[in-house]
Amino acid sequence: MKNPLRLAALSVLLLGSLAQAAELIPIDVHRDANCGCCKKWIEHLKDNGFAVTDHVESNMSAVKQRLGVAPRLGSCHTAVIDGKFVEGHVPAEQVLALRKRNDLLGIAAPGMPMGSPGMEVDGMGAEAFQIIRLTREGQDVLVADYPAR
Ligand SMILES: [Cu+2]
Repeated sequence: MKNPLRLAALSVLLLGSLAQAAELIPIDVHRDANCGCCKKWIEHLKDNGFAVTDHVESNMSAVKQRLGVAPRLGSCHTAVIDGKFVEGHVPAEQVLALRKRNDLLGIAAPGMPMGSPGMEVDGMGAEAFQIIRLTREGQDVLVADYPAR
C-alpha cells in the first residue's frame, strides 16, 4: 500500500459520514386523526433524517395552547423538538435550524400554504409562504420567505 496513513484518514471520514447519516433526529408530531396533509408532512420529515413519534390527538387546540403556539400562527399539526414547537408545514431545513435556537418558543408556517412540504398537489404550483419565529418574549420575527413557484 502506497500511503496507508491517507487511506486510514479516508476511512475515518467515510465512517464518520455513515454514522451521521444513520443518526436520526427525534421529533414529536401531534395531529388530528383525519389530517392527511399532516401525514404527508411526517413523510417529508422522515425523508430528511427525522425519527418521528406520531401522536394522534382529540383536541389540537389544547395541545397548541400548552405549547405556546399563538393563534395567529396556527396551522394543522404541531411538532415538538427540543421543547420548541414547529407549527404547520415548515420545511425540514428550518426545523434543523431551530434546534440550536434556545431563545425561541418555536417556529411556524401559518395557515395551510398550497405547495409547502406536505401540501403539494399534482399539477398545482406553490403559493408564497413565510416562516415566522416566536421569541420567548412573544415577538414574531420573519425567518424566511418562500416565493411562489
Ligand atoms: Cu396541513
